[in-house]
Amino acid sequence: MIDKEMTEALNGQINKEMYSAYLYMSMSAHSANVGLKGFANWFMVQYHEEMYHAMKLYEYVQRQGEEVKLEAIQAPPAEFSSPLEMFTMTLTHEQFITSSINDLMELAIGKKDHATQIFLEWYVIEQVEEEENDNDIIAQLKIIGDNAHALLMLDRELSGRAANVVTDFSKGVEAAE
Ligand code: OFO
Repeated sequence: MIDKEMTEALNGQINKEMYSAYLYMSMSAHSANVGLKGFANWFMVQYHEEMYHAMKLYEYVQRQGEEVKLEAIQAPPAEFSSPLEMFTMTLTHEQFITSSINDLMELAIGKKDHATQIFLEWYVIEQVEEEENDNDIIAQLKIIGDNAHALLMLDRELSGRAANVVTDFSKGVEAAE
């Protein structure tokens, strides 16, 4: 059982995760357009991760017997001046998501909603990894500066990232894990 306010807040988080997916899909499209296929791959893998984050919440709300209510997804930006700008925006967005998860956790603690607290712990830890990944790539991009050869080497490295989350949600997230 989760109460109405908690359900609404979790539904709001589904929307934020869907926006995250949309944002990284847009960054993937832009990267492909400018010939950086490794960056395009990295952001498309990130898109899958975000869909997984959204679907975990979707499934949790349903398993608690509550109603999933989807809201409009804001349009993401489509133009980016450089890979560094994309990753700086990504980090800023992830910090916003971290604070949103922290707010959800505070709400669950205030309501003595132990099940939701335990559920949210996964997201708390996940956000540490998300921000760490972005910080690592930002640091590399700063070292690269305007060295095209080094940028293409990083592009090749990022082409090796593979999704290690469930991407087929037809049987539910838990069943597929
Ligand atoms: Fe990028 O962690 Fe979800 O939004």
